[in-house]
Amino acid sequence: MTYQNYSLKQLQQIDAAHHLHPFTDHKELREIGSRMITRAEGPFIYDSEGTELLDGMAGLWCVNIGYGRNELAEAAYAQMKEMPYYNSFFKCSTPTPVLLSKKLAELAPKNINQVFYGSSGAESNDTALRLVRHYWALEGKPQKNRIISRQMAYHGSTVAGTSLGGMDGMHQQLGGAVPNIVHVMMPYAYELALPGESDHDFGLRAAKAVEDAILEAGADNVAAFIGEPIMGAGGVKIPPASYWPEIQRICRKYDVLLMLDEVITGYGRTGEWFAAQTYGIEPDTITTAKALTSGYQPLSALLVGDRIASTLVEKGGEFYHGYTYSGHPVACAVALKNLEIIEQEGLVERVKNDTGPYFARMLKERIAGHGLVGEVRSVGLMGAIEIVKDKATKERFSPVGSAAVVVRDHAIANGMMMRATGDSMILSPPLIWTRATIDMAGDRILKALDLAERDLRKA
Ligand code: PXG
Repeated sequence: MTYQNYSLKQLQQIDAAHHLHPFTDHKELREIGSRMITRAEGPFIYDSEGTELLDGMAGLWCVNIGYGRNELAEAAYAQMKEMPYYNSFFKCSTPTPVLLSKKLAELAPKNINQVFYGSSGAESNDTALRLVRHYWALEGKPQKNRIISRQMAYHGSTVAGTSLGGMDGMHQQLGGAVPNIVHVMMPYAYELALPGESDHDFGLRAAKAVEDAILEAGADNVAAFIGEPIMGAGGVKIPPASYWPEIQRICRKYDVLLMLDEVITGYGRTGEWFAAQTYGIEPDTITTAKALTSGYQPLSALLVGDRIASTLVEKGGEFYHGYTYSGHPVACAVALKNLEIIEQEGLVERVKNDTGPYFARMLKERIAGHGLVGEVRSVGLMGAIEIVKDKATKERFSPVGSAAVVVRDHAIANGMMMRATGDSMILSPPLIWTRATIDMAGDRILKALDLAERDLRKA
């Protein structure tokens, strides 16, 4: 029996009875009932009642080539028929992860040539954490194991991912984080720059917080710094141009490894294959997932730089780590086809030269002037609209986060799927968006802002 035999109400009741959702207040959801998304095509998603929504989030930052790509279904089908699964343990391999690894080595920054697979971003961050600590142990420095991360960072929701991340609420429910991980300030000028401080100077100061943390621990005790090039779940927080080069300089100075979490920024979102290239930095590891398959299959790839890889290979012996689905043949076949489509359609270049700049102009020229908007910001096709009560003083509506939810609900009611995090409205659309899609998004967002302003100012 397919789901079409159930009414929305019945599906909601079964959902409420049996399904625990991620990051959800279950009681609240059960009272409201979940929205049932049943179909998707191109840039649109459709719910069970036939409502069309322009998907401003590419699913959850992942469906970069848009929905309804038969080629990916065909790649999965062909691979499942030929050989649905075999593992990469015990001196075995299958062809698709082999070929995908070669492709990823070609796309990644020059110093990166090896890949370790998982099924999710969080799993790959677990791998990255294990790997950098193991690296220093193999180099005879087991005490060099502290990791520096940032407040508001998101690195996934496993125990290691939560520990690496800087979300207070998640830490409070953890009951004990992985030891020896510290968090420093995030590079978010709109909120944290001092009066009169330039973006440039703020970026250097935010980077200095990393240097201070290294000096406080002693460089001999610090394994690595980890960061999202642009913080995603924390609110699309874009660092000043001075930040990443300074972080790279500091990491080199103190011989601290640089780990980038590109789960969101990877595979074209910023107008380059990786944000490492956008910011001109050479990380030792890059965590990737999501758009590697455009979300059509769960797959993550930790891209491992030559420095770590050569020690692991030459001095490592057996690395006691891996997952049943490391290098899953079907997921890797889908990834290969996805990357081929991104290349053939020139989506990365299109974001860099056309849709990215057009998207930035739409935000600046149409949205930034709105009475509720404190700031707009974007890189490539990743952006945020900051909701404030008072543009001049940056005062927020109270409680913090409540206003963006009002905007979001109006956006959804007007055909625009967006996410609210804190007081940031977030956009991370499929890379197939055209200028016309960006115009459509602009219309719907403006309408939502107008309706929200009416509600919020009246309250
Ligand atoms: N790193 C980053 C930077 C992420 O954004 C992960 C790791 C974890 O990936 P997995 O595949 O384990 O979920 C993510 C995931 C949100 C939201 O609310 C963001 C993510 C996941 C769920 C919700 O913006 N990012």
